Amino acid sequence: MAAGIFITLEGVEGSGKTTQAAILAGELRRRGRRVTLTHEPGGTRAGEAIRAIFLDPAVALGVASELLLVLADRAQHVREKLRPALEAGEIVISDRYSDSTTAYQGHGRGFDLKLLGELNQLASDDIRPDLTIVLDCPVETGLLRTRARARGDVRGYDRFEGEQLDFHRRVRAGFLSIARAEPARVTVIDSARELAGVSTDILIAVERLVGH
Ligand code: Z5A
Repeated sequence: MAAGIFITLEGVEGSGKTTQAAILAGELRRRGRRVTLTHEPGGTRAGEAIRAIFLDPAVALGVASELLLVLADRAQHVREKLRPALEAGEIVISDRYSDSTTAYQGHGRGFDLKLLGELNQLASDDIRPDLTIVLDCPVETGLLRTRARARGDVRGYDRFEGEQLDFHRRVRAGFLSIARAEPARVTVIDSARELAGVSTDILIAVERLVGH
């Protein structure tokens, strides 16, 4: 693997990942870095088709089906986008990656964490983040933000937005437990505050890895 750097943003719904990933990518590009900004589920043509099924609350999915769909999305994303960009020496920023699977399908849905770890490894083909930022906020804060956005959206809630608070709390606890287990890779940043302060803290964490 060549000299690319892989950064992932993780966290509960509405924690600000998409907003902050775009700000970070913009800042790094302004500094002359080559950046690929991508997301999961999605990020490839196959991935966008998988995402449509994955998020549609009208499509019934068991836990294993949900897991295998998101892993299929990841396998394609790694092969088509992440590995080539990293091999080309770029900074790759992904809005969600394998920790989301551990948090949502493992801690949230209760899928066996050991087996899930092995499947995650298979799908990610040994592409691991150099740095993961977990944007942490109370689930109520995140859901208020996304539900305010959903009110203006004719599509309504997706599969996860409609879940009970307890589910989202298990997911949040899942991200925090990943961070405790891997402190060298994972940095937790409080995102229940104004945007600019969160962006500054993310940039400080990224500069430690990529320089100024
Ligand atoms: N999922 C899974 O189950 N397993 C997996 O392996 C993977 C994913 C990879 C993806 O849906 C769903 O897939 C996700 C987990 C599951 N569902 N959930 N929950 P998505 O991509 O559509 O949703 P998301 O990833 O959760 O994104 P989001 O809802 O858009 O949240 P976000 O990216 O963290 O937040 P945002 O879009 O940046 O901000 C949301 C709103 O809050 C927006 O109006 C912002 O302007 C506002 N915002 C952001 N930051 C702030 C601050 N600091 N203050 C005030 N307002 C703010």
